[in-house]
Order: sequence, then structure tokens, then C-alpha cells
Amino acid sequence: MSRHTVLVYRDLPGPQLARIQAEHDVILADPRREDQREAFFRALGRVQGMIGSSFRLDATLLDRAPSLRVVSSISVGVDVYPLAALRERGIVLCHTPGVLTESVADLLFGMVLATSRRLCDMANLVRDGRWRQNVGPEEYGWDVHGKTLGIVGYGRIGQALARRAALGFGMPVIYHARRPVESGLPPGMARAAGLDALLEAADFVVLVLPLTEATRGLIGPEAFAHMKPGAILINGARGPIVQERALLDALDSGRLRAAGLDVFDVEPLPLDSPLRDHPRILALPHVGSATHETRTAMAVMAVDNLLQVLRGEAPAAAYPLD
Ligand code: 8YV
Repeated sequence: MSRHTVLVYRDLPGPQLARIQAEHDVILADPRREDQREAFFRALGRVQGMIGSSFRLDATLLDRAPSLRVVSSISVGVDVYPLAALRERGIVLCHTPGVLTESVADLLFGMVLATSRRLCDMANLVRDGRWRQNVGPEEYGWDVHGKTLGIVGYGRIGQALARRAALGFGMPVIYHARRPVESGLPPGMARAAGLDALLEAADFVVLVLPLTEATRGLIGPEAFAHMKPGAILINGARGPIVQERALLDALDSGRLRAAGLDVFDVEPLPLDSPLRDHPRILALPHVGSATHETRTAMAVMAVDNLLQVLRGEAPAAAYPLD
């Protein structure tokens, strides 16, 4: 089996890096680090494989990598990859679906609980030494159990979230998906609906759909106008699906009670972003899949995919480019 050259452009756990080094020559260069950026671009001309995530690749960059055969992403989302350009060049794109489903669903349901029961506010009240008497209506939150959960995007993560809500919290679930899909729950526990109908009925609207040209800016002034007064929005998908200005207007008008955001237009979130310290926004640093177990499983799967393609085998998870 011939040794190839692989560009590793994101930190990998030691044992996974060693698996690649056992079969191929490795160049370590993360383009997001100023001191490694030049090495990253210099390496492109020599590599057959790339493995990493969270860095936008484009056709111009692919033109600098004439012998590239596979890009293995340590993510399920593929919005930073030029799908058509990859297809035209016969380059295989791999990703890591499935292994992060339950961790992301846990985090998203945690955001439903944290925003509605104001967990951060109350923790800060104690931490700041402001707990001086029994809490009153000023500190009250809102119940989660029995409320209606709206899920926009009903793939693996959406269905895992629905299970937590319906089976664990007695919440009626309404979901909106591109294609008809079974609810995966006992009859009567979840129903499909159009986006506007979902927005009008849901107490919580959770976004778990991919970022595409069709979903970019999907949640804007019209969508917020459809939402139930006092609803809470959770974005666990991608920042550009929500129009951030419209979100702030909906919060400041009082129509939206709160928002939980794990993803943003620009990540890391700029310090001057009005989303960062808004009193009714729970802002998290893109931690949906950030558990020891899941990030390790994602790295294992991404390395499996890479090694399989370079061996001429079918990878565990190629992203369909057709
Ligand atoms: C990744 C994610 O960790 O898998 C995805 O699509 O958003 C996260 O699990 C992130 O993309 C990597 O930065």
C-alpha cells in the first residue's frame, strides 16, 4: 500500500494522529493560526488527503491541491465545503454523522431548560452575592414540561431531541422537515407541519437544519412575526440561518422571551457583538458536540474515513455530492 501525504489542519487526539502517521506522511498546519497559515498553503501542492474542520475551503484553494483525493471533515455539517467544486474534481468529502447526535440533542434540550428556567441568571444571582431573601416573581422562570416544542429540521438530531421532549417532558412535538419523515415516536406524540404553522404553535423553536442557500436567513422578521408571543428560540444549527438583527428586534420588542444560541454568523463571537451580553440571550461557544466522548468518536470516524479512501476502500461516511 503506497504512503501518501496528509494535511492535518485541526488538532487530533494523539492516538488518532498516530493511526494516520502509521500509514502516511503527515503535515500539521492549522490555517486559523497565523504562524501556521503559510505552511498550510505551502502543503496543499503535495497532499492526497486533508482532515480537519471549521475552515472554509473554496475552489481556488482546491486548485492549489492538484493531487487531493479526499477531505475528511471532523464535523457532520458541511457548509464550509465547496460541494460542486469537490464533485467536479472527483474529490471525496467525508463527515461524521451519527456519533454526535445524542450529545448535541442533550445540549439543545439543556438550552431549552436553561433559557426557560433562567439557570444562568439564577446562578449569577447567587454567585454575585445577590441572594438575600426568598426569590419572587422577578426571578421566576417558565415551565418546560407540557409546553409545545417546535423542531425545524428533523434528521437524527431533531428526532433525538423529540424523544427527550415527548418521552421525558410530556411535550407535544411539532416538526418541520424538507421531506416527509416518520416522527419516530408513538402515535400522537409528534406531528409534521409547515414552517409558519410550527412557528405559530410552538413555545420553543429549535433549529437543527443544515445551512444551505435555501436556509440562509430563513429566520428573519417574517418568521419572528409568526412566532407565538413569549416563545423561546434555540439555534443549534448554523448562525446564518437566523438574521441576527431581526433576532435582536424580536427580543427587544418583547415578542421573543429569550434565545439560546450555540452558533453565530462569526465564530468565535466578536467581543462587540450585541448578542454576547444581551440579558435574554444564552450564548454558548459552539459546544453542541463538545464532550470528551463525542469529540473522540468524531476524530476516530474522521480518521477511519480518511484511511479508507486512501486505501481505495469505501469510507464509513461520504457526504453525497451528486
Ligand atoms: C463541530 C459541528 O465540532 O459537527 C458539526 O457540524 O458543528 C460541530 O460538531 C464543528 O463543526 C467543528 O468546529
